[in-house]
Amino acid sequence: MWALRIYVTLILLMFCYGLQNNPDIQDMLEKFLKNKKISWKHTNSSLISSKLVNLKVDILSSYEVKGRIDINKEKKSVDCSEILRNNPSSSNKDGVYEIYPAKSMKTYAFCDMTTNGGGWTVIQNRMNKSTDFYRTWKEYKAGFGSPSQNYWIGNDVIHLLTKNKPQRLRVELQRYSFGEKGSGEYSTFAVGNETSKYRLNVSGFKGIIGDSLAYHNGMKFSTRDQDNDKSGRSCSQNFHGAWWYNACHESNLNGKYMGTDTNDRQSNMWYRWKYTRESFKTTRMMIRPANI
Ligand SMILES: [Ca+2]
Repeated sequence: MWALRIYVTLILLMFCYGLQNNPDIQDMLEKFLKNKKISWKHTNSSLISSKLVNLKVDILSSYEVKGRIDINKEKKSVDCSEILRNNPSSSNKDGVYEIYPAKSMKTYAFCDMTTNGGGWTVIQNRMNKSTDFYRTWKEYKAGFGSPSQNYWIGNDVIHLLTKNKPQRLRVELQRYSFGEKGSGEYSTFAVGNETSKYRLNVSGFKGIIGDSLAYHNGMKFSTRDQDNDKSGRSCSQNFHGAWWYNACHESNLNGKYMGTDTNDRQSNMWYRWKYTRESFKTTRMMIRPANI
């Protein structure tokens, strides 16, 4: 009986607040009334008004909580393409953003929000000599450097970002000579988990820089302290980098940053553009979902 009276009063209150047309509120109220039925039996007439006030506050604050969850969802974007989708005002705003490659994993990435519509998550960037790329398995697994400068986002992150949605890879290079720029894209790019040794799956190349990853397709990742290549020696140690070496390489973007266009197989080179071993002034690898 009390429950019925409170229910009727609540409906009246909802009319007062203009919420009567909201089926969500209606549904929520009905569920609430069902759940709370027993405790309501303890109320008496003198307590009804204060209970009602409390109830009203509860209902309104539930709405606030819902709003907050939606905002959090927006903030917790998996990658740069999701940031762009959730927040269109980030269009053309390149920079460092927070991403969540997995629910409990927060990291920072440089997002290219400009090139061909933007939404690119940069996984490798080199622009000067200040960061050493001759590092261990553990360091390549976790990532290193600074997203706004030289960095490797980390093999675990690359795996997480490429394991569910098919991804496209874009490689951008800049030569020392005249600052000449070139790029190429792969329609498929994925990296396996650590158990697979971050095995590379790449195909569908288009662009002017030539396909210097085809030779590395299907290969495991190797670092100076973990030799998973097909050479009798360590490609990583011989060529001063960390890569999906075969026996050994046609590209070595994590090789030595020379500071000049020095021709050397230890350099951060990409053979099939000019068929040289020249070191590049800048290199960038970035990914985004293939369906964009
Ligand atoms: Ca070897």
